[in-house]
Amino acid sequence: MEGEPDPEPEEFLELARAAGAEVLALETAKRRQPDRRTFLGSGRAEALRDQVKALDADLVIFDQDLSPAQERNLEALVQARVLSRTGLILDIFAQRARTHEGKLQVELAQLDHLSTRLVRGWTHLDRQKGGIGMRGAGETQLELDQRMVRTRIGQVKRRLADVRAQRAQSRRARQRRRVPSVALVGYTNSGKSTLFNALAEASVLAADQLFATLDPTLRRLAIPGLGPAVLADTVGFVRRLPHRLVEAFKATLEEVSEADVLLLVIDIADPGWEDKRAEVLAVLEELGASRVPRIEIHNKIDLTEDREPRVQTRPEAPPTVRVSAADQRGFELIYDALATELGKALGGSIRGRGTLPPEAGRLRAELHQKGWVEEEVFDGDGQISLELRLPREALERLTAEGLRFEPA
Ligand SMILES: Nc1nc2c(ncn2[C@@H]2O[C@H](COP(=O)(O)OP(=O)(O)OP(=O)(O)O)[C@@H](O)[C@H]2O)c(=O)[nH]1
Ligand SMILES: [Mg+2]
Repeated sequence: MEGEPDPEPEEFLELARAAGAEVLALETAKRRQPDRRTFLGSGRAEALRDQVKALDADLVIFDQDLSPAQERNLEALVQARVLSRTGLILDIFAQRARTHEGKLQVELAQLDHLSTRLVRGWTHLDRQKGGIGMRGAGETQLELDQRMVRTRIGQVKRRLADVRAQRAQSRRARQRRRVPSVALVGYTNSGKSTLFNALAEASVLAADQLFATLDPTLRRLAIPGLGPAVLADTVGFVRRLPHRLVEAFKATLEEVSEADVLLLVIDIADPGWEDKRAEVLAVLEELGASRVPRIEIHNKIDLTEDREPRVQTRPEAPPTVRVSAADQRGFELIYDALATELGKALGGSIRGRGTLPPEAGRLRAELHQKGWVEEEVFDGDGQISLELRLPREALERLTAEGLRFEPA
């Protein structure tokens, strides 16, 4: 593997492993200007060829983007497949896509990438070797010519448009019913899916792999004192995400810009967390989501010195909650912060069916007096059922005082 010295080679290695590569060697090279033909200077390129041969390597991955010509020339020289950073990330995405929409998005990004580098002269290489970068669309589409690729791009785009229209429709339905939505965002591996699982008690793949989640996954979440909400898990961000991927994954991230509140998950045990946080904020800006109110979740406190769950608030800054998703600690603090932020973001009232025990006469009187009761039914056993419409912020106190509430 070659490229400009990476400030974080560890992450590059993780990406390569996430794609399924077994890393035999890591090389760094410094060059003011990449060679037009082979990216590396000729001495360096020949050394690479010798090393590939000595290690019997199938694949060379660059932590850089190469031009189609550079890829081709290098492959011819080193007699192994050569993959750029974009190709690598596309491959990981192809392996991780789960939903129909996610797969279509990956295929589109692959076709788009492919369309710039057709006719690569693969014939000199064993197709079976180093399959990374050739999965999904890449595998079958390689032989196709430009025109067929363009036709396929058109088909995929139309299908994507259909899927997105469906999703927009269900989102609108949720909005009509005023179900608030919360999206988990954050750098890859920060613990979003672990938190998602634990919060929603849903089962979504949580694995110590980059991009374990590609597709947005939605779950119903019951927030004490607020009612139901929809929680979305999203694809993890990564430094230097190729721009065309950001474009291709806009739909995945629509849940983010449309959310009422964001939970920005940060791996606080990672010494580089501040840079990664800044990176995520920059992508949010690009997605038009920087104005969505957010709560910052400092996750993995079990790996830090100070293991106490805690909330920190500062004026003019989003609240910060220290938690451990793995140990399920600090969740009440997340719920509290969510109830507060969603209450602020949504204001307004909530409708639903309330139930009161016979002895809750004072509470019943208050509900009537405030004009929150739309309809009332007495059950045989003395229970009182009420159709209610009341301010969200009152709900928490009322449920604490004995009201059972099921939002409509
Ligand atoms: N020690 C510790 N590990 C955690 C915690 N939360 C998550 N992890 C681990 O961190 C790794 C990544 O977790 P995921 O939930 O898959 O991370 P993610 O943000 O969804 O990652 P992507 O989907 O790849 O963006 C897994 O090995 C988790 O077990 C935590 O609170 N403490
Ligand atoms: Mg995940």
